[in-house]
Amino acid sequence: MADDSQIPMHQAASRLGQAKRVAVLTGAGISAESGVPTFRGPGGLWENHRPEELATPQAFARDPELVWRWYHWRRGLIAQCRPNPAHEALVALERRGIDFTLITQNVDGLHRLAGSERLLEVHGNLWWVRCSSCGALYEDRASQGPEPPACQECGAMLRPHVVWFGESLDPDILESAWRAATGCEVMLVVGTSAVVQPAAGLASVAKQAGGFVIEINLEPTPNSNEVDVSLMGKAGEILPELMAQI
Ligand code: BV8
Ligand code: ZN
Repeated sequence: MADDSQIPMHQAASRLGQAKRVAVLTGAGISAESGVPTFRGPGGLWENHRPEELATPQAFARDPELVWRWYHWRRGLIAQCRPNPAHEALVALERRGIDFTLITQNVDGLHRLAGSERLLEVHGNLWWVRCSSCGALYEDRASQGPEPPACQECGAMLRPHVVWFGESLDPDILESAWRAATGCEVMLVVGTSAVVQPAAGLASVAKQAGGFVIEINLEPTPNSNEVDVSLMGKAGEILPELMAQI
């Protein structure tokens, strides 16, 4: 008989193994073991800056060089990082041939690098930039920064193709995420502090639509008292264990 602590894991593995429609919501915690600092944890990305200072259109309008320097610093950091076993476990889950949607709040591009295809990057992607004037979109790995590069079409300043605080998410992407949350039998919620809306609310959307919600985190979150199973621990250990058990 498994010791008590293993029961939730077995329960989660059994529900996940039977599910034909699975949605996953990830946050910065899934990239922590790849070396990408989280937002709100110790040593987090916000530590020496407040989100309002940098990840907002007002900050970019007020001081584009400061905002670009921060993103340039982050890109330099993330360029050294590789997907970890948690990202890889989600690729294996997707390849089980089920109806699968991975919704990520992360802008680090590591899910894509790991091979995830059914992917919704609801807050955008750091490796893409767009023109603040004509909207032209470019993949950009070359910019050496730190000053904002100019649009090849119209010469205006380019900005990171991410969703800033106070900016709306892409309505089509949000609609697809909402549809995945309402349609899934099981939702995994991995490595998010569930603070940022509307992304964090997708866990409740899944729960209220009858989905079985499994949270994987190092600590309780505002979602914890609503989920069906809470697995405490590192995503890079728990997700491979879950995949081994289904
Ligand atoms: C919008 C892209 C409509 C940029 C990001 C009250 C006041 C003011 C505003 C609001 C408010 N209430 C709601 C809002 C709106 C605001 C919001 O939610 N604010 C919060 C702070 C309260 N939301 C918005 O503005 C959104 N837009 O609502 O549009 C609108 C329109 C006009 C006016 C108003 C509203 C847009 C939000 C998008 C912001 N952009 N990122 C960039 O990255 O530079 S958000 C940013 O936070 C990242 O995307 C990140 O993914 C996201 C969430 O953080 P987490 O991923 O959860 O990361 P965090 O560090 O917080 O937590 C890590 C977790 O992992 C922890 O729980 C930790 O325990 C765990 N962990 C760590 N290691 C591991 C682990 N777990 C497992 N294993 C491990 N090894
Ligand atoms: Zn332009």
